[in-house]
Formats: sequence, structure tokens, C-alpha cells
Amino acid sequence: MDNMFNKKIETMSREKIKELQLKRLRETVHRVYNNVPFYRKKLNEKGVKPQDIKTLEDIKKLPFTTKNDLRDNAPFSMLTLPLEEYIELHASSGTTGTPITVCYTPQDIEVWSEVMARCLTMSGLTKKDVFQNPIPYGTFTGAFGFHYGAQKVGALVVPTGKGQSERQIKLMKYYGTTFVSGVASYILHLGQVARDMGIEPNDLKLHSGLFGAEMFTKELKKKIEEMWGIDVHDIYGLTEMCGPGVSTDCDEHDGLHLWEDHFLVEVVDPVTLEPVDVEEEGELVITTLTKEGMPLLRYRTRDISKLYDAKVCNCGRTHVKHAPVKGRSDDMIIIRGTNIYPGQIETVLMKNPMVGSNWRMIITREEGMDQLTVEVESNEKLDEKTKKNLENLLRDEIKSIITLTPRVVVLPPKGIPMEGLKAKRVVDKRNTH
Ligand code: DLL
Repeated sequence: MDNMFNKKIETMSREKIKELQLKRLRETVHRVYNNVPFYRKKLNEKGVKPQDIKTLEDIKKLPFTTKNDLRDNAPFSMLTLPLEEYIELHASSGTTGTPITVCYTPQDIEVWSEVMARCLTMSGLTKKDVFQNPIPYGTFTGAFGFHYGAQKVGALVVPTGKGQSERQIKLMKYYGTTFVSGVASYILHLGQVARDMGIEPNDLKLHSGLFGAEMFTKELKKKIEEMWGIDVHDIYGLTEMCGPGVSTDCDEHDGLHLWEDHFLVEVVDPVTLEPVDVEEEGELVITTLTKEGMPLLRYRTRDISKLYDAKVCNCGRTHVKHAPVKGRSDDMIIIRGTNIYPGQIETVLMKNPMVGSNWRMIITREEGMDQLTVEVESNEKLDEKTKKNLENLLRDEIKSIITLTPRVVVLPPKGIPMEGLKAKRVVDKRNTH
């Protein structure tokens, strides 16, 4: 079994991919120039006409699009068609400011289902699976993307939605769930809940899971694999592109294949906006190639990653791979002049078998000095001495990575509130003092 939903496209030659990309890029630029006043104005300002796009390199002539551009034009000014042509909308889960709204035509839903079906099949889903979807069904794109993709594969979808954790576990047992989706931090939480119910997650029938929506390190991935006894895949996506379904890692577990027939990816330096070299880290910038209802040119994702040299992967796929997303450029925090990404801390924490499922960083300002406190749950209740030893050990390990000494506080299992859709790893209290 080669785990491919659309072998012809997934193994298409690089030349054919490039040809297709150029054709679709040109169509997209024409489409937005003719139908979206925002883009017409931007292109005119740059003195670029759609017919100036003659090679893929010419993408550099096009303007970037930012989240603020989408906010300024929310909810419907970026659409190419009258509202009556759309059948669904979703909005970003962003907590600040106006949400980003994306509207889908029937064709956009079809493309989204196709890319999701590819990602799910790549992660081991087949029509024989019972697929549980513990993601909230609502304006967040997550649940619907998985739902459409899994149905396209032909799996039996159990649309549980998020929450009611004990019920999730009961249903996994009752229906014999074999494949699960979700937000990485939530699946770890569910594992803890199962154990509290006296059920070992490993004993359930699950063989694989596909998770995303937030940064998760390979150490956290390993923890999920061990806890649940499943093969874990990473799925990346964002509301602005479609939702989940932009890329996923194959069985090589070495980078995520990005569907280049639908998305054109660049990596740029987030400050200069100049392209960086292959294998060099920067911000992912993505252009939609087949979006009918709300195409976007050179969208600045703020997500930090790097592209691998495009060559045929051992899995047989030809679509370019990118490294797991390290975090968002706006997640990076600076404490006493040191740049810190939450992923660096998570890597240290998740390597330790005594560490439980949730953690967060709290930054405060005390007497004019920034302080970093790392709160972390243990995987079982610890006596005072063991707790102190663990705190000291983690403090020293974190210090050796970030060259700054944090306070470490070990809390009992479920000691950190699980609120919202995605884990909140950084609580910066500096500006509220
Ligand atoms: O989180 C879509 C999604 C749902 C992806 C379920 C995967 C699974 P938004 O709410 O618009 O959409 O958030 C998009 O989440 O720009 C990244 O910063 C982050 N993100 C998404 N997937 C990953 C991942 C969905 N696999 C934002 N690794 C993106 C790291 C991720 N970060």
C-alpha cells in the first residue's frame, strides 16, 4: 500500500508541477486583478499587469498580502464573486482584533476535501477506518476540513467535536475508533483523562493520528506516540489557505509535503522580505493557485520553517517538503535580550518522562527585570522532595539551552487550565504591570 489518495498528482514530475504552477499563477493574478479592487490597486501601484507574469520567478513582482490587509477588507471585500456563489464560511481562531473570514465556493470545498483526503491517506487513513474527530465544529476550519477529507477517503466519521473528554474516550471504546485527529495538546490531555478513567490509551484500537493547528515539537510527538501507541503525523494549514490540508508528513517523518498543485510556497526573511536559500529558515509565504472564491497572493503566514531541497522523497512523492513549523515569528519572545521560542522549552520538557501533558511560560517584570517562570504538569502527583528535584533538573536543562535561568514550578496533573482551542504557551504579563 503506498498511502496515496491521488498517485498521479502526488508523484507528478517536478517539471510538470512547475508548468502547472505557472499556468495557475497566471490565472490567479488575472482573476484577482479583474475582480478584487484591493489587488487591482496594489498591482497598479507596483506598475504590474497580469500579463507581466511570464515565469514563476516573476512572482517576486507581486505584492505581499498580510493579515492586516484581510482585516481591513473583512468580511467580504476580498471575494472574487457575488456572495450568492458561496456555500460556507470559516473564520480564523485569532484572539485579537477582527477575525479573518474566508468564504468557499463549491469548488473551493471540493479542493479542500481533496487535499485533506491526500493528507489523511498519507497518514494511514483508509475506508476501513473509524475516524474520530475531536475538534470543535464551528467557524474554526479544523473539524470541517478533516470531516470532508475523511468522508472523501470513505472512512466512517464520528463527529464528536471537542470537549466532554470522558465521553470522547467512551466513544472511542464503544465505536472502536482506529484513527483520531485533533490539536496536539488536546490529544495529550485526552490520554491523561483516559488514564484517570482507568483506561490505558494504548489498549484502545487506535493505530494512527493526525494532529496540527499549533506548534508541536518532535518530543511532544514522541510522547503522544508512546502514550497512545499510535503513528503520529503532523498536518499544517491556516484559515487563509483553506484550513488544515496545506501539508503533512509522510511515513518518512522527515518534513511535510506541501501540495504544490494548489499552493505556491516561498520562504522569505521576515525583516527584509527577501527570499532565503533552500534549507534556510524564514517565514513561509504562500500563494493560492486554485482558490476560486478568495485567492491570495504571497500571503505572509508568519510561520517559521524552511524548505528542503526538492527531490523525490523515499515515499515516491515529488511535492516539496518543509520542516515542521517551529513557531510563529510573533511567538518569539525577548527576555533580557535573549530570543526564545516556546519550542525550545518544550523540547527540554517533553524529553523528561516525569513531565505530564501541559506546560506554559509566564513572563513578568519584577523590579524592572524580566522574569521567566515555566509552569509544567507532572504526569502523576509527586512528593515534595521529588517535585523539588524535578524543578531543579528542568531549570538547569532549560538554562543550558536558552542561557537564562528560569524559575520552574512543577504542578500536579491537570494543574494548568486547558482553555480555548489551542494551547496557550506564552502568558506575557509585562505590559499589564
Ligand atoms: O489551525 C488550521 C488547522 C486545523 C491546521 C487543524 C491543522 C489542524 P488557524 O486557526 O487559521 O487554522 O491557524 C493557523 O496555526 O498559521 C500556524 O501558526 C498554526 N499551525 C497550524 N498547523 C500547524 C502545525 C488552523 N502543524 C495557524 N504546526 C498557522 C505548527 C501550526 N503550527
